[in-house]
Amino acid sequence: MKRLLALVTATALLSGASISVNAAQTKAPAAMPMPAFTIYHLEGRRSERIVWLMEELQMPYKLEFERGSLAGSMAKLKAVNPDMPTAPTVTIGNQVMMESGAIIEVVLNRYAPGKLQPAMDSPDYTTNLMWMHYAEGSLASRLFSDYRAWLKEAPTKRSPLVDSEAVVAYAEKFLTTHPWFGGAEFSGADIMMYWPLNVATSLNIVDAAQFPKVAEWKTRIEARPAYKRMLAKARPDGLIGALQKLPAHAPSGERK
Ligand SMILES: N[C@@H](CCC(=O)N[C@@H](CS)C(=O)NCC(=O)O)C(=O)O
Repeated sequence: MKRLLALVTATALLSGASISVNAAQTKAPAAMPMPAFTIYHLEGRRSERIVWLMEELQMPYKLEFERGSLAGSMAKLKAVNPDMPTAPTVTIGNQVMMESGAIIEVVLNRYAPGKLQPAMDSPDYTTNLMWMHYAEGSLASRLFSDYRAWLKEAPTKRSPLVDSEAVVAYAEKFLTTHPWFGGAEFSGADIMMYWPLNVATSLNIVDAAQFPKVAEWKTRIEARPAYKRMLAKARPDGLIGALQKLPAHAPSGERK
């Protein structure tokens, strides 16, 4: 393959033809055919992201969970992913895969190129990818670190380090100048960001009143037909096994 590429490049150079790398990058490659795709799901948990993604794309998928039973759904999930049973777990053909952000990237890059992510030469490409990873890497990790600590002992002040409020404030700031975490358009990054931002306010880890842009973005998300279809299929009885809401969080703005 490498030799073939070198030969093509050399022939093009000798013949005076120019190869435009940018042109090749901006044109979305052809979609690969989608093999059977099954989502192993826990109601109200991160696996909603993948159901929602497939609803946005209007692509076929099979949804596996036991309605009304997190334990029953977990047993199904463990049967396919015994070593690391986290939701979402998916099967793509005969391959088992986990990590919601990575699953979204595989689905979009292989089976839906050009959809729900900015073109590679767009300025939104970099920020979109950053939020795709920020959702779990910086946001969810700090939210759950504060949540677990404050469940045990109510805080008196915030950490001077980047904490749960700082990570939500950074998202709020971005939304003051952009309609979506995808930038100009709704994208996979919005799908990644919704779950932890919803956790942040609904579990009282941060004060929702401090983040009006996040609240307004959530309202627009919840009005999307694909989001509503996801709720109907993936959370047919509403939220089950909800995590305990914090009675108190650290006073806002202590970091500054
Ligand atoms: N970073 C992973 C996190 C997956 C994860 O922890 N999922 C939770 C549900 S929201 C889970 O499976 N928890 C079960 C457990 O930890 O035992 C992702 O984004 O897919």
